[in-house]
Amino acid sequence: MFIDETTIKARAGDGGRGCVSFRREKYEPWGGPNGGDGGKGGDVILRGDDDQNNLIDFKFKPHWTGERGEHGLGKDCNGREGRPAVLRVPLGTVCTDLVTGEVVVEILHDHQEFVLCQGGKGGFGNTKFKSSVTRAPRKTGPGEPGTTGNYRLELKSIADIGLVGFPNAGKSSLTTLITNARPKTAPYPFTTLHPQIGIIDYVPEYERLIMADVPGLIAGASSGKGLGHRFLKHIERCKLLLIILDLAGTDTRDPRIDYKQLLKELELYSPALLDKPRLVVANKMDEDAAVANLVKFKKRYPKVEVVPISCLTETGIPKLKKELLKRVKKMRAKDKKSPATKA
Ligand SMILES: Nc1nc2c(ncn2[C@@H]2O[C@H](COP(=O)(O)OP(=O)(O)OP(=O)(O)O)[C@@H](O)[C@H]2O)c(=O)[nH]1
Ligand SMILES: [Mg+2]
Repeated sequence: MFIDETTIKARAGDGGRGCVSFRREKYEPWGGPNGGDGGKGGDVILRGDDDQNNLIDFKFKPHWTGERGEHGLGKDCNGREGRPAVLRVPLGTVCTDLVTGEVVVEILHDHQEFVLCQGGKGGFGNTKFKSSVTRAPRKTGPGEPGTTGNYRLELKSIADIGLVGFPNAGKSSLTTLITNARPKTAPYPFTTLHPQIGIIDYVPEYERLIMADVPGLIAGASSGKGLGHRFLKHIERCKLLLIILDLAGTDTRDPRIDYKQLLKELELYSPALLDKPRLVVANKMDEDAAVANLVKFKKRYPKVEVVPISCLTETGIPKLKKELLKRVKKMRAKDKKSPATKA
């Protein structure tokens, strides 16, 4: 099961109580106070983890609690700190406060940590209350309560390239061909039911790109048709959108109309998606109808750059891989120069 949205309840541990204790030893009848402080409560921490790709752990375990700090002890022993509750979340997780609706944090890097709920401070033991006037205090501090909150976790995958296309256009076939991911491919719509992330390795260059294959879009996805817009959040962070068209016109499709409808659906989800750089890939060029369809497409959209490929015969694949690397590297360099404009 693929879960990319869930809610959690988090509660940090309370601080331990301070202790009232006095030193009692042979020949030492009036030993002073020696009550230790309570330990701090355990925090609730979000930690980025490269090995996670899903929020399923939090769907089945929505309550996360930090351990209470240990109470103070005699002989000036302070209580132990409570163990934190560490939530290992996939990179790209956005955490939102359910009450205020504000984004609390976005976890984008491996091992990135964020304290979601702060554990309460431990209370002072009676040693801390001793003074020249009060030499045998019986006063202690209570531990402070840990903070609590209800949050929504949402996964927006981090990939360089996002694949967009109608069902059966060949998105998964391309992903299987050029990345290490192995999504199922079959001649029926909606074979892919949730996003698949794959890595494209460039051997002599020692470069790698991340590509996201998301379930197919159809006209009317904005009103919930097909799988709807549910998975488009996974391409929101992509640097480049790869629009893949079925040039063979399977099921009497027309690639010119497909292209227009895909852009429309992207715009209905978020107009910002149309501002992203995109590259159009004409797939299934091995089919007879494809050549004529490509000519018609180029006539309708003369300014759109198209890379013709065939996932079946692998024609055009090396050129496409090179083109992807060139474009993404250019965008990475641009992001480095002006990080403020980064998507
Ligand atoms: N002739 C031909 N068939 C292809 C080509 N690429 C993919 N196909 C076929 O098209 C069908 C659909 O391919 P998929 O890769 O599953 O398509 P998809 O876009 O991932 O489809 P969904 O996951 O349903 O959205 C499969 O039967 C593939 O074998 C191609 O270049 N030429
Ligand atoms: Mg697929």
